[in-house]
Amino acid sequence: MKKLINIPLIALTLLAITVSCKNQDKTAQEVKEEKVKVDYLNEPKTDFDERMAWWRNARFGMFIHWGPYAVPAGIHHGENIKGIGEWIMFNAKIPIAEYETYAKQFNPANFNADEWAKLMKDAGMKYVVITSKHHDGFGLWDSKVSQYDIVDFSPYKKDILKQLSEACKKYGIKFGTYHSIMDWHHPNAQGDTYTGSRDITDEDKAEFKIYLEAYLKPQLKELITQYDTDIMWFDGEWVEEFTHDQGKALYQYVRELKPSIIINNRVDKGRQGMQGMNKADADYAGDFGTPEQEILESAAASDWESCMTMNDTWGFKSQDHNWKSTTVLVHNLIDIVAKGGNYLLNVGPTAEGLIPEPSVERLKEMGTWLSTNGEAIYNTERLKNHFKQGEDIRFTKKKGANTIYAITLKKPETVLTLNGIEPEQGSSIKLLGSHENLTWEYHKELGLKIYIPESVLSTWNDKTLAWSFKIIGKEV
Ligand code: FHN
Repeated sequence: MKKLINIPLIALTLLAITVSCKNQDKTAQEVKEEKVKVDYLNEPKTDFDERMAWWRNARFGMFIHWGPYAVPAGIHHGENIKGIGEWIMFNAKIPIAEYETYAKQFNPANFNADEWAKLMKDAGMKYVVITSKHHDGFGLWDSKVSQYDIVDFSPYKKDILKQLSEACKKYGIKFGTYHSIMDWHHPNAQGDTYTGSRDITDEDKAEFKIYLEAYLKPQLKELITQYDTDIMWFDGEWVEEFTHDQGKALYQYVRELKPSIIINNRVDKGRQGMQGMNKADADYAGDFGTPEQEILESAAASDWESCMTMNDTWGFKSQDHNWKSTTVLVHNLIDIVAKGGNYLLNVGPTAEGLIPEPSVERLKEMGTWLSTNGEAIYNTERLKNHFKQGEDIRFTKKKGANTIYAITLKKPETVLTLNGIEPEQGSSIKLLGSHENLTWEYHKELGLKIYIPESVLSTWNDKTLAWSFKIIGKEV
């Protein structure tokens, strides 16, 4: 009887010969690279902090929800369809064939990428996240993986993402895409039979895996390699077919395509609903949490970005005129930044390719405020102990400097008293936008008192959104 020990030995020898022959076809570098597969799910904190640095400093970005849903704009068969505009296919139970007629009418002839990028710049926004594909499955770029896109399926026939990514580069705006894992058009994904959370079969899971590997991932590769995408913002991850293991693999896949890319937590299954932060009890993937239409109560230990609409819908609805005031929008930004987060503020362009005028007006007013107060927002971090005093004062701190900003959301009294901040002796305290050195005194027990002269106080008017006081000192 053959010595059993020899068989494994022979097998190992044959394997070693096979491997070495195979490797002879590859260069030494290729063999070396193949061996060094980076595990992006266990990234060293120093590498993570370096990769996130620009995003943390940016603080403020534009969200864009745009697609065929802008054609009906909330009205289907003459009926005003309740709910957010980009869900009209689901809310009005529109079959794929009928919804495709909207895609065939989607012809944004007035779209001007340069104007959009300049508006982001003028608004003080540092990055953009635009829907490459929302749940309806329609692509805003020329995909080779699908004909259901703006070039092959609509009368517009031009690549929107190409135009916008190039315009963003010109204005120094980082470019990101929102990509839905859920898909109401692809036959192997949810299709138009999706009815919300439901029981799924092993066949559903097998088909979804085909969609994930043969469609979703190749489309992501197109987006990341063709448009040099800096942010991948996933959504629709809640579908039952999509698993935690697939989420981790998707994160690894995207990082391998572009190691410096930043990916939100909706790439995986860890998000706790609209509160947006990952459950702590497992190794969920994603670089930042995504509170939606809400702001965290207080600071978080991890990175987060609050995404919000300017009215009540993400995708354009002709009947939605419920616009937030610029004061609310700026106060949201201040509150979020004081808690260490980013603000992703949405616009829903029309089917003609125009950003609604009320959005443009608010964005320009936000930009004017930021042109004076931006140093209290950008490149800042939250204070260690307290981000606010009462309801009308927020604090931020310049990264790596002993500069603290006290931001008042209402007109302050003649004497502004601040707790927990000790100015450096002999330093000056100024109101951003004013050259006047303000008189102040500090007592350990009584705190910091800043005396604001009437000549300054009288400049507060109904267009004043908030004031930032610059203090050289430390948190105590
Ligand atoms: O279903 C989407 C919705 O259409 C929109 O895109 C928001 C914005 O992040 N996310 C999902 C709802 O939570």
